[in-house]
Amino acid sequence: MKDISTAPFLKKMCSTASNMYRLGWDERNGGNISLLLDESEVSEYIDTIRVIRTIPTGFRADSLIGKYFLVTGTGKYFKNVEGDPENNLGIIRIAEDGTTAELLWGYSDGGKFTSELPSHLMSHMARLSVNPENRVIMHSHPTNTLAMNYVHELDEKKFTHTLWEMCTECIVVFPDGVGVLPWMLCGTNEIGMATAEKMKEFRLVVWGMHGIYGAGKDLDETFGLIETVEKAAQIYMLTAHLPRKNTIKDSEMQELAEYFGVDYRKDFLNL
Ligand code: 2HA
Ligand code: ZN
Repeated sequence: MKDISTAPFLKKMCSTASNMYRLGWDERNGGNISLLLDESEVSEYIDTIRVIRTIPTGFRADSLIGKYFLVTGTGKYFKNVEGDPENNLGIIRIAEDGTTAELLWGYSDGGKFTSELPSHLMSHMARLSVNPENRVIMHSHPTNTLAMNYVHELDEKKFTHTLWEMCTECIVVFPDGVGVLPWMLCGTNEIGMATAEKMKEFRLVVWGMHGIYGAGKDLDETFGLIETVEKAAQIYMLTAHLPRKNTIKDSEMQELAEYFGVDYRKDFLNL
C-alpha cells in the first residue's frame, strides 16, 4: 500500500483548499468540496475492505452506490486542510443501501462529512447525467460574488449577462451561464434538490446571499470557473457605482462565443 500523503488527488485537494482560503473565499468553516475518485486510484493507498465506521447520509443516492468520494469535513476550516488532511478530509463510499456512507479514511477526530453532502451528492448525480466526466462539486463564499448578490437582481439571465460583460473571456469560460437560487436554508435536502435541478443546466449555481456552487471534471477546472465569476464580480463591484463609459456589446460577446466555438446561452444575450 502506498502512502496516501503522496496521492496526487489528496495533494491537489489540499492545495485547492489552501488557494480558496488564501483568496478569502472560505472564512472559518465556510465552503466544502467533494471529489469523485476511481476505486483503482483509492485502492493503491487504502484498504477498501476495511470500513472505519458508517454514517447515514439522510437521503437516497442509488446511482452513486459503490462510488468513492474525497469530501471536506463538517465544521472544518479550509485553512487547516493542508496541514492535517486526515482530520479535515474523509474518503467515503456510498453503501449498498444508497443511504449510508462508509468511512474508509479520514475524519480522524470522529468527525463527518460536510453538512452540505445532500447538495454535493445530488449535484454529482445531476452533472453525471449530463456529463459522465464530471468529478468535482465545490462550494464557497467568494467575497465579490456575494457582494454582488446584494446589489444586483438575482435573475439568472441578468446576473449572467452582467458577469459576461465584465471580462472578455467570461462568455468563453462559462458559456452555459450561471444558475441562481433565491436565499434558502442551507444544509437541507431541499436546497440540495434545487441545486441539483439547476446543475442539469449550469456548472455554476449562485446560492442567493450565501455563495456559489461549481462543478467540473477536475479541481482546477472547477476552481477556475468560480475564480472567473469572482473576477467578473470584482470588476462589477469596482465599477457599479461609477458612470459606465464603455461596455462589451452583445454582438461582441456573440462574436467571441462563435470564434471560440462554445455552445452558449443565446437566450441570455439581447441580440
Ligand atoms: O460548510 O459553507 O454552506 C459550511 C458552509 C455551509
Ligand atoms: Zn456555505
